[in-house]
Amino acid sequence: MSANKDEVLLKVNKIYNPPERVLEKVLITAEEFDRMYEESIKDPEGFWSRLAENELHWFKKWEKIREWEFPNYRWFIGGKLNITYNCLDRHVKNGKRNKVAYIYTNEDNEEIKITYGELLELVNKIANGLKSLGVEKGDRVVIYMPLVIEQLATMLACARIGAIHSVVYAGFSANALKMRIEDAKAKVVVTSTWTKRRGKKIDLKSVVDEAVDGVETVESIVVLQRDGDQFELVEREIDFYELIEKQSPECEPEVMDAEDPLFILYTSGSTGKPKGVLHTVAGYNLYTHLTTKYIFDIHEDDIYWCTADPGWITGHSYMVYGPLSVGATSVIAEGAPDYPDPGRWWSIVEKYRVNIFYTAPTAIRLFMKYGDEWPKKYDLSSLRILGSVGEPINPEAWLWYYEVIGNSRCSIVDTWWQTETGGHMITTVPAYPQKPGKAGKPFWGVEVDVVDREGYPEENNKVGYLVIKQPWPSALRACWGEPERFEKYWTEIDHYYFSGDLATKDEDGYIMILGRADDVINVSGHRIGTAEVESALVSHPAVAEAAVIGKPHDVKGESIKAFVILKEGHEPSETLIKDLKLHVRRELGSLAVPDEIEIMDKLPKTRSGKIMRRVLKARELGMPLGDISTLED
Ligand code: 6R9
Repeated sequence: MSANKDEVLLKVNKIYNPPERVLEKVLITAEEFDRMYEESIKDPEGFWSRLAENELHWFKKWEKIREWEFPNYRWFIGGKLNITYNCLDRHVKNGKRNKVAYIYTNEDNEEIKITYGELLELVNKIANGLKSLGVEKGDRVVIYMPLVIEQLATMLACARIGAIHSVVYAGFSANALKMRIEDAKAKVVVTSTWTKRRGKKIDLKSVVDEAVDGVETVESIVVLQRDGDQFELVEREIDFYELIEKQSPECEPEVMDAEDPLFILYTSGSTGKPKGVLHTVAGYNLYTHLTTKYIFDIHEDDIYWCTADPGWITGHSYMVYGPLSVGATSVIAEGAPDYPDPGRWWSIVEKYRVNIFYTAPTAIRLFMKYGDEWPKKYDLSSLRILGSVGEPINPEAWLWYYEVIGNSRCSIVDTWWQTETGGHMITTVPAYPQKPGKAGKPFWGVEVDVVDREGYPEENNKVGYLVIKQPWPSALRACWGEPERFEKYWTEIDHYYFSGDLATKDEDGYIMILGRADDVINVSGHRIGTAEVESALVSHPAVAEAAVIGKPHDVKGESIKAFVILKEGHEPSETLIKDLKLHVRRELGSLAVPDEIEIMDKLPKTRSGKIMRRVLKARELGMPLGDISTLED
């Protein structure tokens, strides 16, 4: 047993050089990447001008690259473009009309392929359909749909006409959806009747019914009915295909200003309700285009598969905008990763000869548990680049991914980034040496550091806060309706972007991410605010107070544990605990349901009345309690 452990230690402390077969064809060598990084920092004007000119189509060129009036910044000022022109029209015009954009598959092994030409027409029809419902530039459209081609096309249709989309993950509850619809004052909601997971149909339509009830800003609800459905549509509702059938397949792209909003995506913070992170057109388009191209090293005939969902930022940047902007062919798969059996994902890799595969550590750990025999049943030799995102990848999982999935002949790119950053911030490009568990180095234009609370750099290998020293093109521009929350990103550690993550930097400049420094829990790569779960719990009639912590979990990364104090007259019982879990599911969705709930008589608090979650966590993990001088008693 211990010999085995030593072996693993030796392996994880090794540096993995990129395999020859990767190096042979990389779009960018390590040297060239470094040279461009230097240039991006020394001469940002020249650097970004050249790339923006070479990589994107503009209706009108920008006048100035960047303006930074603390805390606000703008990029490509005066430039005009439309992201869907870059994602669709230009490929269709350049001989790629018949290239496949998406290959859709699901648990029943059904397959739908859509080419760039067909996707452009579908997007235009939806865009015209939305226009016919009165949607105009700047209006908000909420999308609550399963992972189907129509979902991605609806996002693009919004971008086509300048409407701001807000995609809500179809696992969120009616309350969570309602909050997002109300906060954005959405005019239209686009949804579908159901999704299928583990062979079971999950009803989405009734969630929407509940969410839109009484919300007056919503003028129309567009419903994608899936095979066999015959819903009786009531007031405000219209069938998706009935709406678009009669529309023209042509729709001029709206001429968008570089800084016009593209989308809002809600994400959890350490306090209060989720914040609506806003991204704008040009900087986001260019940055996601470049990172997709060079970090995934996508070549013309490659098949690329990102296993995320467009309900998260990874789906926005690396299933929709990035891959389409570079003209790639992507696989998308609706349903669970391990259903009907744990071989499902690997069978998809084999069937479509996937070359580039992008997933989360939680999935890797899940498959590690199922055992090597599942991936070994399939031919995975097409794989060349393996990506990881969403949470720190532990070296053991890294190694398994490298050896068992990659057969020691792929490069791993461990991409650190956030909803707020829009695109990859820290990683290695495929030509770079890789270190298990260490994400790597910053991408072009990104200056990172590991600092203390005052912003002074920490020594090598010492834990500190991960900051970014200046704005980059795809940085968030606002928190929807909450300027103070936006400002906080740049004021928490003076004039630096504060990521909320803890990290170390080694002597080669490789960054290792250790996890969140704030009260955000990362469950299976999804951000959940302790404050959200606590407020869901206290909205239950039996609960007086609640405190929530994250606990290490071998598959999910972290799991949620809640401590609650009951109101007078309520007794602890199994039934009550079950009911509390159900309540959180109803309030927030299944992702936020605590694995454990412990009933307490008292919670550790500071004298000023703040719950000390740190003390609860230390007690839970059997660790020293640390400084408890402010503890009430
Ligand atoms: C893209 C995405 C962001 C938080 C981030 C960090 C964690 C993401 C990571 C990673 C270590 C990586 N995170 N990628 N931690 N290594 N490669 O996940 O965005 O949902 O906003 O989450 O996820 O803690 O702060 P988002």
